[in-house]
Amino acid sequence: MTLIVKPLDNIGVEIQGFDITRPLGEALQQQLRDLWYEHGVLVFRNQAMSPERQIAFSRIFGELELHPLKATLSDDYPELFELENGGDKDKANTAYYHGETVVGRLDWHLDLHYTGKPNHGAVLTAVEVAGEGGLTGFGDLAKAYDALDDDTKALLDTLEVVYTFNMQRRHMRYVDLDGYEPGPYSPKKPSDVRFPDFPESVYPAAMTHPITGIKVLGIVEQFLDRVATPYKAGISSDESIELLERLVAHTRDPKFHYFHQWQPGDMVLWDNWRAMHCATGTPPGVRRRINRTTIKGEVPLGRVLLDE
Ligand SMILES: O=C(O)CCC(=O)C(=O)O
Ligand SMILES: [Fe+2]
Repeated sequence: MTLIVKPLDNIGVEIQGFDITRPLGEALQQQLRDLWYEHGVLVFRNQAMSPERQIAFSRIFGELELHPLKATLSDDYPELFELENGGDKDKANTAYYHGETVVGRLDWHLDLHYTGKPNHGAVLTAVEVAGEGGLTGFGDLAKAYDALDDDTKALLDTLEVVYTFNMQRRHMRYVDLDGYEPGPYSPKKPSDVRFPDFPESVYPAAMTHPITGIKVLGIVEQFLDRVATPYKAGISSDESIELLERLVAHTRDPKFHYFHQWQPGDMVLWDNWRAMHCATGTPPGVRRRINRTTIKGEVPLGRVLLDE
């Protein structure tokens, strides 16, 4: 197979000439891993997907992880789970944004950020494509880091940031709450959706990618709570809050973003140690189904903040 690599907007590449039904030899596997590390997001179109093929493809990039929080799709494929809009889970996932009703919108995030050990990556494949909405956004935190001025980079090297798991979006400090209203069935506490409570986790404000060694901005709006002990870095609490506001605004700059509009046969892989992602959500009643596999985070990027 000869792969053709086409840049996407701002982060990632589309890989053409790939066929998931053909044998994936060792040289091709290494090429795919290298492309993943180099570009952060890989998009494949027109693939004849099946659960077995998705699982085999995902294993090229590392051991798979069962998401600790989500029910699996079936006993046959415990590595796979289905994200569904337009079904039973809509009630809990419905909220209002400036008067508009939206199902399954997710702010910019890293998966499992709140555990101290984000998974290394994930693969999503289209099962049923939404007629309207349902985009997945990716944002390059390596590019966002590079674009900072030298003084900010130097300051970030001295700082750690704390992430706090909150079930309620309105309790998150750095997401955009303007015009937001939770839905009547939005869960109020982790146990409402059978999640455990998570202790806080802490990360370097400028992370180093464990494999590529590139610097990655460790500031992502969802669950972001505060700078840990700002006085140690010689800044006041007020300054630390203004810094996080400025950095979150920086990560929201569209020049770092690619939004994937799903088509049947699409497969998308991303590096969760470099790319934040979000979901735009769908209007009520719109069907959307995505199969997901998760590549384990064999190295912790942060740590749990207990008894420190
Ligand atoms: O539904 C999507 O587009 C993305 C959902 C998501 O955040 C994830 O699968 O980690
Ligand atoms: Fe996610």
